Amino acid sequence: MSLYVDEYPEEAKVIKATFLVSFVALGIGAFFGLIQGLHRTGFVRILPSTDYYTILTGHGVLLALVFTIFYLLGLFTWAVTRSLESPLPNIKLTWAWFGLTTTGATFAAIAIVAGLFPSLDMSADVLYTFYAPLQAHPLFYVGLAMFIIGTWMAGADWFLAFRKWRSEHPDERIPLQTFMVLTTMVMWYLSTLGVAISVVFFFIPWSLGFIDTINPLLTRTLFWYFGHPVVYFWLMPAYLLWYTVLPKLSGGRLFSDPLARVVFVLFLLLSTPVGIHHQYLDPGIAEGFKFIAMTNTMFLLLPSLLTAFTVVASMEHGARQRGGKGYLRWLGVLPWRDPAFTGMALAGLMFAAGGFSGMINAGMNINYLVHNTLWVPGHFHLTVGTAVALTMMAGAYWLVPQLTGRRLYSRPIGLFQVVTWFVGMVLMSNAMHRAGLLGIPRRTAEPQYQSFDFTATIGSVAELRAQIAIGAALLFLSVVLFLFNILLSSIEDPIEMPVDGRIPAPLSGASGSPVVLDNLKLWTAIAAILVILAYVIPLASIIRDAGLFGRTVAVPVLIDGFNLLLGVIA
Ligand code: HAS
Ligand code: CU1
Repeated sequence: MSLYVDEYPEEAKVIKATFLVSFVALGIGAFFGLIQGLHRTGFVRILPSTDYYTILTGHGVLLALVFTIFYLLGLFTWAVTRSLESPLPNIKLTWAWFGLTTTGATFAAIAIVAGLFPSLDMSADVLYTFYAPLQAHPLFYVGLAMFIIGTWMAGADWFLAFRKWRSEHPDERIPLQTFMVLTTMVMWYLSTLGVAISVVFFFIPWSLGFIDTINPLLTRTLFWYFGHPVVYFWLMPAYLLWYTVLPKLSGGRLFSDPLARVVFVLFLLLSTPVGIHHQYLDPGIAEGFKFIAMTNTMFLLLPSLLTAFTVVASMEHGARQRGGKGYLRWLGVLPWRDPAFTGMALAGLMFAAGGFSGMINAGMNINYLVHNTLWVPGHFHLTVGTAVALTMMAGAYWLVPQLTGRRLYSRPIGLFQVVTWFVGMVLMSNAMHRAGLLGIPRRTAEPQYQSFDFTATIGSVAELRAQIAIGAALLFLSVVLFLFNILLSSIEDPIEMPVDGRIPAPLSGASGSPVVLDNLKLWTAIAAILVILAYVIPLASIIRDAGLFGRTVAVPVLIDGFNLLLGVIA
């Protein structure tokens, strides 16, 4: 047995670099989260409320896009090389995508943070959904475009590695981790088309002044065409870890490899034709298409429900290997002192709740109650903010030693860190869900209105605000502990085998399962057809109604923009 860094030293360097970018973004993004959590609850306001959108944009972009996707880039590189048992075919390409994604992310971050310095005449306080007519500096959109192209190149890198492997192993089943990476990347190629078109053909020319007007509904729809699949682009790295690493950490083996393949195929097929479930309240899209999006979304619950079954069954198998008994008593013998295990298990537990609030979002009629309220941030702090983020941090405790050849600085601090995240998120997201039900809006610096008070039927609004602020503080503390632990781990003395990186074979392997599961071309074709069915007519009618470039001029977010808007209306 040898360590990943000894076997693939070049790839280990790239992965360490992607993790470094990911964790820097995590630190800054979490700090922004603390500022805004304290601001909107009214406890501490260190910045004027006019800067709230700058901080919120930074928080969303740095955490939801940079932290998660750079982690994915590293994790997928690790997964492809170790499961194909071969280095990447062209390490220059690997460094090229790392360079492009990092430069793109840096450009976007500069454009956002510049908004805090009025003298710079640059801002991007458009939130991470960059809805028109909010307009950012061109550097923001150019950075986004570079970042996306970089991820496409990363996908190409992994596909090339697979092609080489395939030529040497013509009759073998695709190794599971590579299968997961490839299906996720096909989904990514299909879905990023939407955002790429909207950034390259509309936002960049518009922000540069080449075109004067934009069609907000068209760019919103193209955004959500990508915006729903991106949530699975965040989730699939977590699933990769839950399916292939969590069973091992539990002391057992994956319950079923074919079932895992079915799950990833379902995500490829169903992730994209559902984006309109973010637009139930958008006028200009016919109800029938919203209904189709809802139906597809309900089907899309299936792969996560299958995951809940398979992953928990694998954990139970692990527990029984360790001597666990009874219907539920086996839970007690799981390795709860291991931060990698506990972090992932708690992340899964929270995802069960997050999936539940997702089901509520997805219902067209109930969505009207929660849309644009704090409920929605409550939902996504359980999903991307915990299922994904906590799994990634927990995974780092197991992966980083394999990349550096150094042991983790402190397991007790790691354990305390993952538990702090869990407790902080229980407080914050529960209060956010409840606040949303009272109608308290999201994306609002000062959610108080004159002559109107939100009233809670259970508890009080003050108590909800306190829970959100305490939760935000605990989450920030947790990130600081995580970064501190990883940083100190990197200066430990190298040792021979800081962690056992082997992954045992699944209980039920791929051989014998239908070969069609591995037919990526077939699944890609069906996914494309479903996208065409769901999107061609809505997009055509949006363009017919308001034209390709629309009639809407840019609205700057600052107060003079408000006056401008009043002028336009007058
Ligand atoms: Fe969502 C809004 C519907 C999943 C992220 N979602 C958002 C936004 C984000 C987001 C960021 O239909 C806000 C966007 C914005 O800024 O406006 N979401 C769903 C549905 C699912 C779902 C149906 N969302 C996610 C995931 C995300 C994410 C995953 C990120 C990673 N969401 C919506 C809708 C909206 C929305 C509407 C629009 C709301 C609006 O009005 O704006 C489903 O995929 C959820 C399925 C999940 C389950 C749970 C299965 C349970 C498992 C746990 C296993 C347990 C383990 C551990 C492993 C059915 C797999 C066991 C432990 C032991 C100790 C035993
Ligand atoms: Cu969605």
